[in-house]
Amino acid sequence: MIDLHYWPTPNGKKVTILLEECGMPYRIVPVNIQQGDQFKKEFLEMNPNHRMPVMVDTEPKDGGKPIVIFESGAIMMYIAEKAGKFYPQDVRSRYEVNEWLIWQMANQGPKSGECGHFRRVDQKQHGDQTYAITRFTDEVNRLYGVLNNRLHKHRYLAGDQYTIADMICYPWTVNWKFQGQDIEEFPYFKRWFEELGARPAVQKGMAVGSDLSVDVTKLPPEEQARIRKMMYNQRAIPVPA
Ligand SMILES: N[C@@H](CCC(=O)N[C@@H](CS)C(=O)NCC(=O)O)C(=O)O
Repeated sequence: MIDLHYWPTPNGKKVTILLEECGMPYRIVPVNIQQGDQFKKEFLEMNPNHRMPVMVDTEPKDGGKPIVIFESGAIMMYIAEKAGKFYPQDVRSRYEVNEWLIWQMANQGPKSGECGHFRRVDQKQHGDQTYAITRFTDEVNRLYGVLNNRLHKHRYLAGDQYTIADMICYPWTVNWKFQGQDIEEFPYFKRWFEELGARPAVQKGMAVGSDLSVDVTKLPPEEQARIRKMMYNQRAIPVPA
């Protein structure tokens, strides 16, 4: 069984999309990142980077002890490899998938994350954010251009086949409007976006945990301030005494 330590954010939903596409049974273990579950001792033992998702396979193919994996890209590779689906075997195709998977982890995810972060900052409290917002909105625009150009040449990101490269990118694009983008600027991306959005497994994967998430803006101001401090003022965790 796959246990997915999860909270309903784009980095978690990549994995639930893949699990749904593979039809692989899994259990969700909620990691409430607004309550600080990511800093608990048991969680840090699985992921020293204190971020979800984390996957635990209690029945690995080698029959050995459970396999624990952090970083969503590594989790996607593991699950696809175990299922023998959405991750081609031949070296050329596999490395095309790897390129786009690493592109997502190193570019689209972090830059879109910062774009969303600075767009949400309360400018009355923290001052003018124009520079940061422009910087990351432009960068995200550049990245949609990269997707659009690729999808102009190919049906899917890694070529002719739908793979984990597509699944890993999709959840970060659903908020294109909030990221300050106009989907009409990117017609080839739009074609891909609509095709993936119509897939039942993508819809199911995206909906996982929708009952868990809380609209932070509806919480009392003190609670919002506590969550912001915990999420946005993180510094190094000291080594244990
Ligand atoms: N590169 C990591 C990023 C994971 C990540 O940033 N997770 C966020 C939610 S999307 C998180 O756990 N945040 C907790 C926090 O900021 O304290 C991955 O792809 O697994």
